[in-house]
Amino acid sequence: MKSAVTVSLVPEAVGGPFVFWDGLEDAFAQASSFGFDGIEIFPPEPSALDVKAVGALVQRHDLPVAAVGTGAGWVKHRLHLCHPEVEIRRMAREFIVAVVRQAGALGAPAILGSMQGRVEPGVEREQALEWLTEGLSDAANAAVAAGVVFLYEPLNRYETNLFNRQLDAAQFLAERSLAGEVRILADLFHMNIEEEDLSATLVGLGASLGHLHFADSNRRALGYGHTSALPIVESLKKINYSGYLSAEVFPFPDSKSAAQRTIESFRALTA
Ligand code: LER
Ligand code: MN
Repeated sequence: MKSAVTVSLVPEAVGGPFVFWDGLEDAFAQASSFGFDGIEIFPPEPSALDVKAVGALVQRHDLPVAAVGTGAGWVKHRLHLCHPEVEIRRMAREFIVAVVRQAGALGAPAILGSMQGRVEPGVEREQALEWLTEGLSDAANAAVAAGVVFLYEPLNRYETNLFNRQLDAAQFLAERSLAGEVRILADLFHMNIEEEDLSATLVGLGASLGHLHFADSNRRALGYGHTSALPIVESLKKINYSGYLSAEVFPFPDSKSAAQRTIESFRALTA
């Protein structure tokens, strides 16, 4: 298992669960000095991820990109895959595919979180699931072409009504023949709200688990809340999970302390 830490390049996301906020140079330098294995980037749009410039930082710090979020498509541009307007759905799919290509060029998977959207009033659930499938298929095709996977993240009930639970989402991917190229991103914060048993759920995911957001019950760094992390890590070992535990957490009480607490928890739990 590998550790990762998040950086947001999106001023509109201020107050959100990202550890670093002061640009890529700063985030790479800090992540590397804390000893993280990777960095997860939240860009404002695909073009903000300059593959040459980010690639140079990866080389300089010997720190790979763990994943790239697409959430700014929603937070900044108000696009989502299940929007009733066809043009907005088309722009949402384009935004996601463009992030998949940029991330893929850096050897990293892109994430579908907030941009999945929700079943809006007046839209049938089955119709929204069709639109979600189209978006996932486009992203999966672009990911396969780039030699990476795509990550689908179930969110808690206050953020989506599509899929809130991990195993429901995994079953949906299997039913739509998307399992394999699309893996599940399990966020411990969302799971803490929605799942009965976090450890059993992770065991149930098995090989469909592609990435993990490593957050405590209150979305602070692991160690600042009441999640029992040891059985979770035991479950990850049981399924031979070798991906990232990425700190998508609030910079509480500040970025450095959140990073420090995360890496200490990661080391203690995975030792
Ligand atoms: C994205 O990874 C996520 O977890 C959502 O809650 C948006 O912040
Ligand atoms: Mn998350």
